[in-house]
Amino acid sequence: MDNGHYNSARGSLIVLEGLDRSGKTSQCSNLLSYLRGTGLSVEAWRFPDRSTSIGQLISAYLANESQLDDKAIHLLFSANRWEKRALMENKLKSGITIVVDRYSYSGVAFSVAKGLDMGWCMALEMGLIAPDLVIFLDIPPEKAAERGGYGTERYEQLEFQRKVAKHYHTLCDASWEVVDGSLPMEAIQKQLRDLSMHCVMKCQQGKPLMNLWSSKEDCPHCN
Ligand code: DGP
Repeated sequence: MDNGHYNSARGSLIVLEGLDRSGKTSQCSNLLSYLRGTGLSVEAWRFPDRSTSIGQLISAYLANESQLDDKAIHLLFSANRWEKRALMENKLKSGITIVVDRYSYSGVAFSVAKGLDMGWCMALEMGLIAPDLVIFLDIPPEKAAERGGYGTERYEQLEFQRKVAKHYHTLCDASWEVVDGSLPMEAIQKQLRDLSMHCVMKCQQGKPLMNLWSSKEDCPHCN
């Protein structure tokens, strides 16, 4: 990637991660409104992006309407992120901040919970755009399971989510911001707003765009 050829007023890539029912989706939309209110150009994205033809295959799989080999569905999830990469880069370079509900970390945590190799999963994500901020909404799987609507899609099962939580914690490094997802909504909102504004400022001051796990050294789980 042409690191260095960035717009000095580029947008930020802000990613929210967490278990199913961790509250990410509500927090993303609240953060979007807040950031817009400050006058920034912001968009909300989510992965999987079910609007594309790859996304529709994923959606059918998640609704248990189709069966696919674990590696095949993982490749589709990854392809769904790759098909949006160029657009993402263009938007960021044109000054638009993107708040994303799930990204490559979901890919790795969920697929490794199914038994796939972590290095294999991470390698497929190498070269996507690296987030400027990863916020992990940390919530005990048991608490998430108590929340409304849980259990309608393929992965929304407590035992499985416990494994996903474990793999999120393996992936979580010092660059992540861990926010307690059990706190009251307003307390979470405040933390997300502060973290995001700090990130936006750093990007506006010229922090370069980077690629995710751009070398094997960055990707400790790649063989
Ligand atoms: P959501 O639309 O946020 O409810 O996410 C759909 C589900 O797909 C959710 O259980 C997390 C899971 N998921 C997201 N990305 C990936 C991925 O790359 N691989 C796998 N196996 N699952 C994923």
